[in-house]
This record gives sequence, structure tokens and C-alpha cells, in this order.
Amino acid sequence: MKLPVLIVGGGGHAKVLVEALRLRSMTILGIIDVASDKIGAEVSGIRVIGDDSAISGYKAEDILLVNGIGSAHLPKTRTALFEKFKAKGFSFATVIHPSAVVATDVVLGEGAQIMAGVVIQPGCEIGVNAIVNTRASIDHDCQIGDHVHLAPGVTLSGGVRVGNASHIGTGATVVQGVKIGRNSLVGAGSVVVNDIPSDAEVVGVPARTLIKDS
Ligand code: JB2
Repeated sequence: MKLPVLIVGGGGHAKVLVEALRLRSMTILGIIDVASDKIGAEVSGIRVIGDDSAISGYKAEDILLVNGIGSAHLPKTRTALFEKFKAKGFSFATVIHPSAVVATDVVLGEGAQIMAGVVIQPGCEIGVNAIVNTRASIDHDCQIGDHVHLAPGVTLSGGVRVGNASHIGTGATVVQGVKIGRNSLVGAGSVVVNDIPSDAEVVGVPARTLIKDS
């Protein structure tokens, strides 16, 4: 039996999740959001029932959480929210939009979210709490770390590794066999042809370290 879900966070990413969950016939009990002006309102027809404290009204074994926080940068809030509620004993639902093509041997971590139009080829591993966003494409034998966000339209060739909590921006392309470290940011539209260390920010074609104005 599928447990009902609570979505934590009620912004743009939550809207996309509501659609996928409905198509999977999941029961959505409500949305949890910290913004006081959202409480009592609806997001895609689902009521915002309270802030994070409302979750304590549910037993961890009776529900699953869905992490509704996305990001257009490093996924710090999303990661913290996942870790906070795991520490309280809650589990997170894995969400796979029915239009995604996911090879039979792909290993998905707890709470991974695979959105509309995604393709994931054989031999891939996707970490816990990762987002593989709309129409991203992951070729064979890629390893995607925990909390990683592959933004819409990202293309990874075979054997790419992405370290925990990195963000690959919209439409970026990563060529065969490249390794990207942890907590790194790849700008939208970049083409990554060389390994990227941890804690780096790269952008461009080919992708290079971003030099910031002081
Ligand atoms: O700790 C929290 C918390 N922090 C922010 N707990 C709960 N329950 N809610 C929290 N929020 C809420 O998340 C904010 O009050 C806000 O309502 C929501 C975030 O909405 P927003 O639309 O700003 O971002 P998003 O995370 O839904 O979407 C981002 O990431 C997506 C992947 C955006 O960048 C989107 O454009 C993007 N597609």
C-alpha cells in the first residue's frame, strides 16, 4: 500500500511535484510552508496546512515526505530540510514522473525526484534527495551524488560522476567520463570537458572557473 505524502515547501518546485504525484495516483495530504502568507492558501489545488511544526502531528510510519524545495544554485536549504526530517525519523518518497524513461537496473536513492521527460540509461546510480529535472538526459554508468540537482535539459554523456550537493545548471552538457566534485556549481549552458574539483564554480563553453569581481 502506498503511504500518503506531505509536500514540504510550496513554491514552483512543489507545483511540478504535485503534477507528477497526481499522475502516480499518490494521495497528497497537504503542503507545508514556512511563509505565513501561504498558510491556508492552495498550490495547484493542494492546501498549505501549516509550517514545519505541523509535521509533528503525523507519525513517521504513517506518511512519506516529499521535498518540495528546489534551487537555482547550490541545494543548501533542500539538503538541510532532508537531513532535519530524516533525523526525526521521517522517510522521503521517491518520485518518478510517468513520462520518464528509467533503465531497469538504475539505482535510485531515497527521495530522488525524476521529472517529466527524463532519460536515465543503464548502470546509473542516483543519490538520495537528488533532482533530475525536466528533460534531463543521463547516459550509461553515471554516478550522481546525494542532493545533486541536474536542472532542466542537462545532458550527461556516459560514465560522468557528480559529487554530493552539486548543481548542474539548465541546459549544461558534460562530456563522457568527466568527474565533478562536491558542492560545485556548473552554470547554465556550460559545456564541461575537463574534471571539476569540489567547491568550484564554472561557466562557459568550454567551462572554466568563474572569476568574480571583487
Ligand atoms: O525550511 C522550509 C522552507 N524554506 C523555504 N520549510 C518549508 N516547509 N518551506 C520552506 N520554504 C518555502 O519554499 C518558501 O516559503 C517558498 O514558498 C518555497 C520555495 O518556493 P520557490 O518558488 O521560491 O522555489 P522552489 O524551491 O519551489 O523552486 C526553485 O527550484 C526549482 C527547481 C526555483 O528556482 C524554481 O524556479 C526551480 N524550477
